[in-house]
Amino acid sequence: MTNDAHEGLANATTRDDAAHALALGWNERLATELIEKKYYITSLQHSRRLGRVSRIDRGWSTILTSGVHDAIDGVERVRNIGAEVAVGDWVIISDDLEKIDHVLSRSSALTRRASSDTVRAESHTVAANIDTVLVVQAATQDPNLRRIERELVLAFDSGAQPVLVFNKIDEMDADGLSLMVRRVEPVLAGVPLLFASAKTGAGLDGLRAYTYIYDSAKSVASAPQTIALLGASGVGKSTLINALSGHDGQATGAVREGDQRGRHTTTAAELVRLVNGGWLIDTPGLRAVSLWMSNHGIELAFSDIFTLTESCKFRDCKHEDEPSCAVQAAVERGDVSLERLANMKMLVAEELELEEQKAVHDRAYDRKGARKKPKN
Ligand SMILES: Nc1nc2c(ncn2[C@@H]2O[C@H](COP(=O)(O)OP(=O)(O)OP(=O)(O)O)[C@@H](O)[C@H]2O)c(=O)[nH]1
Ligand SMILES: [Mg+2]
Ligand SMILES: [Zn+2]
Repeated sequence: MTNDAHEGLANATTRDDAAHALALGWNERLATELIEKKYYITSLQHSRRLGRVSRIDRGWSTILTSGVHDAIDGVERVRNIGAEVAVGDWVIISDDLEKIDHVLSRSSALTRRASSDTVRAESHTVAANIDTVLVVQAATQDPNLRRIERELVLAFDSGAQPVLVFNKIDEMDADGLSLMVRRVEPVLAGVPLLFASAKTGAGLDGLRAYTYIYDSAKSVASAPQTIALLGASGVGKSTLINALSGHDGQATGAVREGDQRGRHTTTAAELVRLVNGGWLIDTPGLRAVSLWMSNHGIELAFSDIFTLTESCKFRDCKHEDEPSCAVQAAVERGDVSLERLANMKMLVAEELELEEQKAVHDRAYDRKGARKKPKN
């Protein structure tokens, strides 16, 4: 064999490797981090040591590896002792394939407060490295605007792009649909609004558009995207994932007759592969939407009100009874509902309280002189 042929083979292996990693969502940012942090692993080791967390069960992570030989189907199950991982994370597995050595930094993370009923301020990351968050509602129920606002804040806080989706439109007529649009319009804050039916397949192409970036220069779909689905139990997140992936991998469960509420069928987040590239993350239905630290989520989800505040006379205007308050003027005109303003104030107060609790918690922790970060 000539030298050229040898080189050709070597390149083919790397190309395969790269292709599989890319299919998993590997990108330039991660590659740079790998080099900068000197997490050097050889191309062959790549096959088993570098991967993406697809599921977490009681201290064990399932990791899809970007295998040279096993292609995308390489799967490792390792312990996550000492590692704070979430579904969607990129990780490096230890040499002996027993545990996670490193978690690569996240481009985005859907994080909520873990225990809203206690004084402990702890967070729980539901999904990491996501590009889009589908905030799913069921069209069979009256839209709960206050809950949608909260879910949009959570979605915006992740750093990914939120999209509001009303599923189950097969249960709705055209009049109901246009009424729905009118009702949710005031809370959209620029977020795209989509309608779909996991049952009939209507509107699914609109959702598929978020599963990859279309490279118009080359007229090809490139860069598979990761999409997390968020919403109350029973809205049809898992059914949508099955419909989009064409595979009944996710368990689904009927809603209760009387109030249409779900039964919390999905109990753990899971990364699901789409045939044509792209990844979906199924998440357990949210009982309470408890916010974690803000990443400007409130500003973004209430951008209409935040834009108005710039025209208030006083910089520290509370938008209550101050003179020349642009927000109150908008409420009087009927451009902003009193309920929306009240909800925004409540969310701001909730985050302030959380920040205070967290500060107390962190100080107490510092006093103990512990070096390792608390598990949260
Ligand atoms: N009519 C209709 N029913 C749907 C649609 N999508 C889901 N369903 C039904 O809604 C119920 C709940 O669906 P799931 O997919 O389990 O809901 P989920 O959001 O995953 O719920 P959790 O896992 O509990 O958070 C099931 O009975 C589904 O068959 C739809 O588009 N139309
Ligand atoms: Mg589910
Ligand atoms: Zn004001």
